[in-house]
Amino acid sequence: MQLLNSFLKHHQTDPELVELIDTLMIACKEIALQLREGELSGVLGVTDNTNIQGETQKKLDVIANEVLKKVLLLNPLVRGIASEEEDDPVFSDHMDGRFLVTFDPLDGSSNIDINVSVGTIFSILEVPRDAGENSVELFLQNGCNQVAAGYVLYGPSAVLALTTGDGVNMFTLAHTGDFLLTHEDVTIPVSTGEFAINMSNYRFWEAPMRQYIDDLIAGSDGPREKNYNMRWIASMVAEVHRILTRGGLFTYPWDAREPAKPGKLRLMYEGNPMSMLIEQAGGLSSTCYSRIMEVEPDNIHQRVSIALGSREEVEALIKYHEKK
Ligand code: AHM
Ligand code: MG
Repeated sequence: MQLLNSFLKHHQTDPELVELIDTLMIACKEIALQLREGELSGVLGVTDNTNIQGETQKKLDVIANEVLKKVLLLNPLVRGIASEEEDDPVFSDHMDGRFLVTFDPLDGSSNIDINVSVGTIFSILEVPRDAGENSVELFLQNGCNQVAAGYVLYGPSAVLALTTGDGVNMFTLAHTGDFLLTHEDVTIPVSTGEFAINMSNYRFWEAPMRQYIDDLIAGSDGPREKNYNMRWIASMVAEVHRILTRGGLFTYPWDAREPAKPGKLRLMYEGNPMSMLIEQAGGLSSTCYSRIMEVEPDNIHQRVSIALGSREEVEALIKYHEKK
């Protein structure tokens, strides 16, 4: 089986990008080890802090953030990082660093204490050519500018799903500490009979979303004339991994609980990297109204409504919203 590093080199990936991905994987391996120890190393439970989003930070949110930040900022290729767990971007001492990295250090962290899958999501951007001083504006680029994106799912095995803009490949972490190629050129089935949404928010959704889900639940008796199955892990990494593996639809739409926010999930740490993976694997990713990767960010912690997965199902969902 091929090592991550040799696979990337063999596919003529930019050597500096390969070096940055290797650095990211050093951090993810450390996070995987900490997670494996769980209760034994005293890393479970919450801290007294809340992040900028107003969410209580788990101890492992903070640990994973610190590991990624420390390792990345030492790499001279990295000009700065932005994280779901940091109020503001953090810059390195390397003013000529070529890359910016945004990440959700531990997505799905409400699952940590119950020993269910979580993951690290990352997105890599280049510093704009005309960049001046260090500022948050350097990061405010749309998702089409990503040069690479991926996640590491910490499940029964740790799996990296990666795109450098030339398809999606998966690598499994071996006991030797190497990521080995296990799925080449991942392709999402075009149609699906599986959807994922937090149904408890039903009464807060827009009418087209309610109608779409009603029609899925009506199954073969309804207008879709087909039975659907539902999953909700509350860990986006695990949901996207399922979709990359066997198809499906995942959505976390806008809802009326906090009407001023465009959604719960974040554009720069979740929406854009997952959209790049899904599109590179032949799926679709939308806000329900437009392509996520074309959303122009005006805030590093910007939220976004997300619907992604098997092409035909995302198209069907968009049609309900067009009628509106
Ligand atoms: P997090 O980044 O704080 O972990 O939040 C993101 C997670 C996603 O992984 C998941 O899809 C969603 O939040 C679950 O939310 P809910 O608990 O509202 O179902
Ligand atoms: Mg998250």
